[in-house]
Amino acid sequence: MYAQMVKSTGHAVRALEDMEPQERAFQERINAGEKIEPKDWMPEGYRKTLVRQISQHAHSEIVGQLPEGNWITRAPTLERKAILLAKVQDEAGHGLYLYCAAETLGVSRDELYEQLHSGKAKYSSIFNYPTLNWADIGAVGWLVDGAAIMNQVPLQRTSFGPYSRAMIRICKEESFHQRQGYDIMMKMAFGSEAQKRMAQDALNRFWWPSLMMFGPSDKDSIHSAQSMAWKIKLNTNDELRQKFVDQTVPQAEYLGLTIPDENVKWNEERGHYDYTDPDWNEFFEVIKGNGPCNKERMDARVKAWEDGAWFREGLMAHAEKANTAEAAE
Ligand code: BYC
Repeated sequence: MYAQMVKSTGHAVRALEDMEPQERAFQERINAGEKIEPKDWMPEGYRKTLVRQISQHAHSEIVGQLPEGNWITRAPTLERKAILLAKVQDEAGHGLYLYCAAETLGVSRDELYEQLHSGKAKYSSIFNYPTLNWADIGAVGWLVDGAAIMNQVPLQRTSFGPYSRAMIRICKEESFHQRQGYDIMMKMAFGSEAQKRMAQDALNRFWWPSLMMFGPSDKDSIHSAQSMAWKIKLNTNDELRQKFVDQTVPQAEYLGLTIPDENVKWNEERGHYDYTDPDWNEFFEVIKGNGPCNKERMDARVKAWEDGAWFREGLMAHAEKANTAEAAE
């Protein structure tokens, strides 16, 4: 019965009547819109799915600092530099809220980092593309943060309390990020011919990877049906991708830029823009580790972890000393 409420992605979801009483009661709480809290009983699959999705999201936030951090020292003005610095710091904060939310599910941060560094855990495909010039920083804010918000606003209503509360705060900051990106794009697109060319080139390169951020098409999404039944996800990948296209095309028109897809046009009947799907072979290659910057990103993360070892050891030694002193008293 419940499965009929979930848009089919080809992966079956168990009906309420087929569930054991405890699981059925859990599903009924979800169906009634109640939040699940860390100490509540939950099916192991629900816990694992949340750990996977929240940690993938946390990893994306901190790996996402790298392509933008690359431009802090080369921002064109002091004001742009201060804004970018604040944005990149926000991403670290988002990672922190999300790692904390994942930890409430009984997994340690060290385990999660280990999964990232060993390549077991994924992070968003988008961060495996390079930022080649300043216009790319505008495109990242406009398109990448724009896609992130589209995905994250519904997640404020996700069924797991700590995740939902983290998302409320993240979304507030994310909308500032998107606007700073669009502001850079306006400056470039309404600037000199050379600036306009840079803006168009950045759009050309970031358009397709931004569409990929929403995940594979619904028919290939292995987790959507169950995640939607559990209200871990509130929309399918294709629904959110379409919303993103509908929002972004008029923004590109305002900038006088062209979406690099000749099939983009308004479809009166559907009430949406038509568009071409990205190259899914490229997407699957990137998430397998074969994107343009996968190795560079992982090397940078692993180096940061190793360089920070002395600091973590110092903190542990200090905590031990404080504990010993307290015990002696
Ligand atoms: N990249 O069954 P599906 C940000 C994987 S942070 C890599 O549809 P699901 C930002 C997926 O994990 C943006 N992998 O999966 C930060 C699964 O593989 P596994 C991150 C992807 O989970 C800093 C397989 O493909 N946002 O915006 O139901 C600066 C099958 O997919 C991707 C979040 O993480 C991808 N794009 O749906 C600026 C939001 N897509 O795990 C910006 C929370 C799919 O079985 N996450 N895969 O090995 C979600 O909403 C969902 O996890 C997704 C995927 C929509 C991403």
